[in-house]
Amino acid sequence: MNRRELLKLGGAALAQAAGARSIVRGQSNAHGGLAMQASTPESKADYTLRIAPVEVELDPSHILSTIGYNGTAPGPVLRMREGKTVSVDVINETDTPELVHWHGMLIPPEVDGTEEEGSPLVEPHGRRRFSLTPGPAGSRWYHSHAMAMADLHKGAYSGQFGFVYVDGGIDPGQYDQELFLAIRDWEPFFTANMDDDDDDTHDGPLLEKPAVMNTEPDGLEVGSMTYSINDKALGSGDPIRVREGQRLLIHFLNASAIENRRIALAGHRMRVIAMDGNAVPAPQLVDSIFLGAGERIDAEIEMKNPGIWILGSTEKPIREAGLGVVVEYAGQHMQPQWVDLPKTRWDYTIFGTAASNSPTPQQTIEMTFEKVPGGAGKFNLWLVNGKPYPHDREFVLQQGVRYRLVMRNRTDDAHPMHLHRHLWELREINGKPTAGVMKDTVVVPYYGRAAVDFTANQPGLALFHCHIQQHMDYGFKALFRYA
Ligand SMILES: [Cu+2]
Repeated sequence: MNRRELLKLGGAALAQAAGARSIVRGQSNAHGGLAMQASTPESKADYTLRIAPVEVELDPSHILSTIGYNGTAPGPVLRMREGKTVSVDVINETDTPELVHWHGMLIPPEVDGTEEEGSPLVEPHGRRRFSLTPGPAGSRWYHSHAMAMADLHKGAYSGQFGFVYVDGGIDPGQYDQELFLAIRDWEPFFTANMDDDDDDTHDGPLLEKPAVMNTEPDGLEVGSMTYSINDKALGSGDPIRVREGQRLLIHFLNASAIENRRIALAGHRMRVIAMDGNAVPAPQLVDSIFLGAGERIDAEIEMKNPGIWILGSTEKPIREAGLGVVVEYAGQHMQPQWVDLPKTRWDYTIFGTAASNSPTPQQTIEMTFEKVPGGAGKFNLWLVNGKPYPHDREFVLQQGVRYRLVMRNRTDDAHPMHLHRHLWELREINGKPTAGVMKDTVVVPYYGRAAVDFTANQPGLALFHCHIQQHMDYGFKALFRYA
């Protein structure tokens, strides 16, 4: 199978393909040159992403229409080699400008795919060639970074998302199957009754709860009642077929624009080996995983409990609305089983170490997050240090300096905070210290606090934002600049 054929395949088809690694490993030629070139029909890029309307068949009686990549949503799983420069043609067949962001990659702002950083737009019915050098190795993803505001058909609400796996040349282990599973919600709507899994983020104390609360009524948030893993609702499409004794490597991604989620495989525990694509210092067996919007987890699962099981949301209404996939052992015949789990708190620190191998931070950046209920008309307005985006020159980095970023969440939501083009080391969650967990997105618990360290080693503008699209669109972002 060549790449052109590969790109025609959906993520779901790839996810179901046993031993997908050997099929999808990139064959790209080394390709230097300018970051942006006019692409001509004569020269073919290593990868092509065509943005156009797609149909997503969640199940035979529920087919929705959205915008996606290369005819599917999710788009194809792209395999790239760490450090090997590739060209990517982005062809926009829609009527609105688009941006393709490479989440988790350490690449320059010109190709990062963010308007705030000055990345060029791909104009309606236009095309643009990008050249990027993938890295670091691990599970990254690509998605639209267009603003949506009150248009729930745009940006991250659409089907414009997919995995990009950056191969570091190190065999991660002997797996019988490697799967790429993206958690998604569809058909978003505005609602006054938002329900998500944020309570999982901690069980107190509420370190950042304000002494005086703003009691204005909340603005409308974005909700969904339609879910899938990749492009299929629970019970439709092929199950994940396994045999007793197999080892699975599953790359999970929460590709939702609106919600954090907890996921489990009934009858099995998962061994978390990487977060946001980066190996964790202390892999752990867990009953379930919690994924903020934008986060990834790589987990190993030993198939040693024959039966037919559900992998999906720990919340029954969410599972029944589609967020799951059936895992079927060979030779088993029964209804898919679910097993309820005791409610537990998600704790990043169990995957970390006590002491950091990195230099002590030289400077501290303090950030406070606040919500102004109904402050953006129908919606809430979000503030970083008392102001919505932009912040002029409030966050200016000195190249080479190591920073501690302290994020104080004085709101009643858990926010998945993402810094572009940099890697964070998680150092504290709600007063509990840790080290060694490298991430690009961190869920800051409601009324809670997180601290991360990073080195300013990626010159150029870098966008910092909440990965919930509505929060980002209504103020919850800031630009880091280099002096
Ligand atoms: Cu948020």
